[in-house]
Amino acid sequence: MFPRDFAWGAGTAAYQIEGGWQADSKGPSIWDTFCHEKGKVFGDQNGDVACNSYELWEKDLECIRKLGLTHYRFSLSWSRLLPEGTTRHVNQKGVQYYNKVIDDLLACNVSPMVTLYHFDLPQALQDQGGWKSPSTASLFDSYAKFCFQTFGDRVKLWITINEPYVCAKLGHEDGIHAPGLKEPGTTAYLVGHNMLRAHAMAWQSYDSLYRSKQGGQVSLAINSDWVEPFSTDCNEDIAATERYLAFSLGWFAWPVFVTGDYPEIMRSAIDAQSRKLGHKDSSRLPSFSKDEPSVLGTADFFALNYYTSRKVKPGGGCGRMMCMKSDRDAAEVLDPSWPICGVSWLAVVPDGLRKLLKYIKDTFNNPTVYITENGFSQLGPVEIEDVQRAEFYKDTILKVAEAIQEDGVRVRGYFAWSLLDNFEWADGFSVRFGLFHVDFADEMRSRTVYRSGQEYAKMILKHKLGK
Ligand code: PNW
Repeated sequence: MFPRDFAWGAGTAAYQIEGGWQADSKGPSIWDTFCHEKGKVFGDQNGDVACNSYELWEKDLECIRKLGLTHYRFSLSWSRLLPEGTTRHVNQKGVQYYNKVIDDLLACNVSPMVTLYHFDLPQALQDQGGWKSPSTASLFDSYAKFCFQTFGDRVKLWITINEPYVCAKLGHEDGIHAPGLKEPGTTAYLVGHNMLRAHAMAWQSYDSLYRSKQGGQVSLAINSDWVEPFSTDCNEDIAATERYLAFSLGWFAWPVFVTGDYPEIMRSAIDAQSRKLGHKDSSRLPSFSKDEPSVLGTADFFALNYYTSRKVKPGGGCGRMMCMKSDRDAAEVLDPSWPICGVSWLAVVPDGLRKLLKYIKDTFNNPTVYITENGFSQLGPVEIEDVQRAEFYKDTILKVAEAIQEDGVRVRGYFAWSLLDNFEWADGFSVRFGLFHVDFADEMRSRTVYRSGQEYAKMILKHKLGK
């Protein structure tokens, strides 16, 4: 059903699992700062200890082996490796930690997929302007080169930046993620722009300095919902759906996979809104400089994070003058056929993944695709017998199989989110995405496999046996 070398994985991110926030001279990241401020995160919780994977990595490895994963996706903490964000000072303890993780994985026949940046900018760089500053892109490139140099003999799959959309929008426009900026209208576009530049620089560095020797692949992980018009026969809804996609998937995928620039729909919508509001500066959305190498073609595969599907109508002015939602003029509408049945934002729509994969094939010239995140968090009290989530994984993996076989999408891997219950950003520990339950009241942070984890393991085994 699946190609023999299909990657069966699960993912995590450094800040969500590691803890050890000050261990062995790790520098602080923006998430350390953000969580330590009152009122930012559910219950004022933080990732100071989280799953304590910094000390308990071997427990994670046991979980990985128990599931029979062929791949494990995790992220490096930039400020654990480079406490001040720059290569002037390298924390050897951090290097040792990740060397051990990588070596242990390979010894168990598990291939690492490594994310360089999963939301946790070194605080030292935030103090110099963070992602609003163009120079953060070059500092990211230096950090990336350091990682390719240090770990690239063994790591063959790299993700530069995870979900630039979430970082730009939730971190710099809505202020619900670190660094907590609420600057609607321009900052998110600027931040997204610098992240695209950062990604492209790192890809170019890999391509020219490391690819021939190391033979790996590099991409960025783009999150996208699947969207459909609320009324399929209403032209306004259809147009709003196109705008919605241009402002989410298109924002990052169009420059990298299609034209080297933002989708035309996005730029014209922003410019029109600027004119309407009498903005002097008509270019809130930055332009790519001719003096820098193009971002076009800077991905060796398509990395997709998919969670949910939405119905769309025009609208969505969110009360603030110049926010992205009003530029986009496309609102999510709840639809009884796609009810929210997980955490506040999550409607379970496995078929949306199949449709999105087909859309990616058709729009981005049939790239190879890794689904780098997909998962579901059940509402209500913890149940180790999480039947609903077990069903979710079954249904979803069936849809991935259909996408491969019936639609001819070149899907090469599937990574469940997440290996472990972990620190779910603004929701703290209240939202559980793990295949393993983690007891956060227990000092040992004991890990217990959920029913969904067991089912996932069975599916992996079955597919490995070619059944
Ligand atoms: C992704 N939203 O982020 C991240 O890559 C993961 O670290 C995270 O744990 C996972 O999805 C589950 O949330 C998102 O509010 C964070 O729509 C927030 C949203 C979506 C994705």
